[in-house]
Amino acid sequence: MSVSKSRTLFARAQQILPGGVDSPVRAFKAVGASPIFIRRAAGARIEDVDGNSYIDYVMSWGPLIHGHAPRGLVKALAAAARDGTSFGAPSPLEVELGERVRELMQSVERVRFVNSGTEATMSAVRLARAATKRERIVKFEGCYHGHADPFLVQAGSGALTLGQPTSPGVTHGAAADTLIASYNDLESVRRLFDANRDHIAAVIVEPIAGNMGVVPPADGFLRALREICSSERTLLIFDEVISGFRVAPGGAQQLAWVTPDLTCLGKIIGGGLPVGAYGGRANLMEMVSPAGPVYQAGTLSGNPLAMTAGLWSLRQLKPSLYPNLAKLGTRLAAGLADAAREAGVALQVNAVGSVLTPFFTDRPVRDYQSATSADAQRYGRFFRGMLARGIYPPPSQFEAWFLSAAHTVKDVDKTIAAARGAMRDVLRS
Ligand code: HOZ
Repeated sequence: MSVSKSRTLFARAQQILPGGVDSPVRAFKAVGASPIFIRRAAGARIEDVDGNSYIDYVMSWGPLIHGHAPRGLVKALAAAARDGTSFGAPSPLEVELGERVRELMQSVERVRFVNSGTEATMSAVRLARAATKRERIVKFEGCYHGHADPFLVQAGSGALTLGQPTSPGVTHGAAADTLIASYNDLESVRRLFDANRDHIAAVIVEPIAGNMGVVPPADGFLRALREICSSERTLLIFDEVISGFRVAPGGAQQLAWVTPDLTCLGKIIGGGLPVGAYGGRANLMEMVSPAGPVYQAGTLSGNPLAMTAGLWSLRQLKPSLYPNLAKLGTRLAAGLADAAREAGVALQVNAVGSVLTPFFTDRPVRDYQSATSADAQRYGRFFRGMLARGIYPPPSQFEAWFLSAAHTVKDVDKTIAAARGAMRDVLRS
């Protein structure tokens, strides 16, 4: 398989884009490879500029629950574009998408659309600080809430992958207001409240962690966070950028039966176009400008193309989608585990419905410490073996694999067959 055109493009890209990419994990640095450049995608497959085709498990990092370029979406977008690509004024599409979000996620009584998950989380925290008149926030080690300063402290995703969980450039002031707890460890949360009574504006959490690899919440963890926050008059913010509409139509909060005060959304809500959103209780959201004094704005917020893609994507979330995706997820998780066992490779697969992560470790993965005990070198060898066999997994041990409605049992079985070979590669140093 030749990747010469990708190599040439990467060399050129490095002369204009820092590291040759616009988002760090894409550079394949953590897996000891050179990135492939994508020419087109359809369904569950992507094709690189050299003409190689891959079964895709990155799926744009989560938005594409219906697969790449579904025909209905492309048609809807073309029609919307003919009517204008940006108005800088309200359009009916924002109202429709907002109402659809509220139908699916009842805790979101009011919603504000933004352009990315990062904007959603930073705006939600500003609102929480304004509402509580407190400044500190609690986040969890290994959780990632986008790249705004207060969150780049012990962060997951690219920050973790590239060994910089706390970024230079984040001021001491920004970092000092971010208190770090351990995921699935309620005692660590209680200790922070004991030491910072009446100072904590919000606890922000990925209700299913997806940015240190997939780490599900332990039984009762989210409910206990809800209770602590209620009794401390602190707001509970669920970052459902990954889990929203992904693990259930109403997200992880629907599965856990826990109602957060605020929810941050992204990815599926934009159907592959840049959309983020934050929303929650009406009395809180009514503090957002122009209804209230908490300022937040955006030239392209509520963009008609992005809203069209989001509406199309949310309308396709049929009840049968979730059991079907979960079946594929279970099959893939079991197949990867079997392939590892046959090869004598230690592997733990964490899966929730259509998201999963195979961790190269023999310890159960339930928090940042156990996630980072996984052998990233082994993952790198496995990744390269998969890529060479026509499968495109996330280029990092600490990211989630995403399935979509376009993946078939045949695709999954082909992936498992490739994994048998790639697991053998893992043992070759
Ligand atoms: N931080 C994203 C994954 N959790 C990666 C974004 C990208 O590279 O597109």
